[in-house]
Amino acid sequence: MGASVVRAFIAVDLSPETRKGLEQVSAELKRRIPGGALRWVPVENIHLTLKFLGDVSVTNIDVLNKIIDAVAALHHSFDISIGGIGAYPRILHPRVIWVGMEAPSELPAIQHGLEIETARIGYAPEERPFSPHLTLGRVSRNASGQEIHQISEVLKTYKVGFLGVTRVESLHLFRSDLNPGGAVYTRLHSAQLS
Ligand code: 2AM
Repeated sequence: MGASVVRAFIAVDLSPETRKGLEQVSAELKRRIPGGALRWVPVENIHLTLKFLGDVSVTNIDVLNKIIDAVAALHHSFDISIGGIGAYPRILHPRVIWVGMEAPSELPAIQHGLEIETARIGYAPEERPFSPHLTLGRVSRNASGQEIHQISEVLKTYKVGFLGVTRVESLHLFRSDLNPGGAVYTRLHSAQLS
């Protein structure tokens, strides 16, 4: 019997060049921040989230697919330039370690379109302003003050330059299964930008 609800999000995939760059940054950070204070995202799982939907009834997937198709059709493909490193909410109080990007206005326009259209069918709008990022790792809840301090110190000194370009040509709906071994993402739908 299949589940009637799936955890889902809308995201952009990354180019092999970008992934290779992220792999190097992730490996270097693991070297500089050993131990269990950070839960690392496997590089093959890293993506750019545009809209986190949370629990989606499977009966809503068709209409979500149509929304993604419609938003994609309104925008042309474009390049994003990946690079830089930071932490949320801030380097001195890191919870999420991310790699940043430079993107043209299409990216926030698409995110806004998805936000508006998914809100119309009942998905809670994002409260925080859109801040596109690629999550490399998350600080464990049980990290000690000393470990958090060490992470901050590494982030203050470790510089990450340009890592690669990703051409954004499509939007994807992903299902996320939170298994004991980590999150497993499955692509449910893709829509080409015009
Ligand atoms: P993050 O990388 O900033 O954590 C799948 O979980 C994706 O949805 C992740 O990329 C995650 O972004 C994003 N996301 C956004 N809001 C979320 C939330 N409230 N809970 C879990 N994931 C969320």
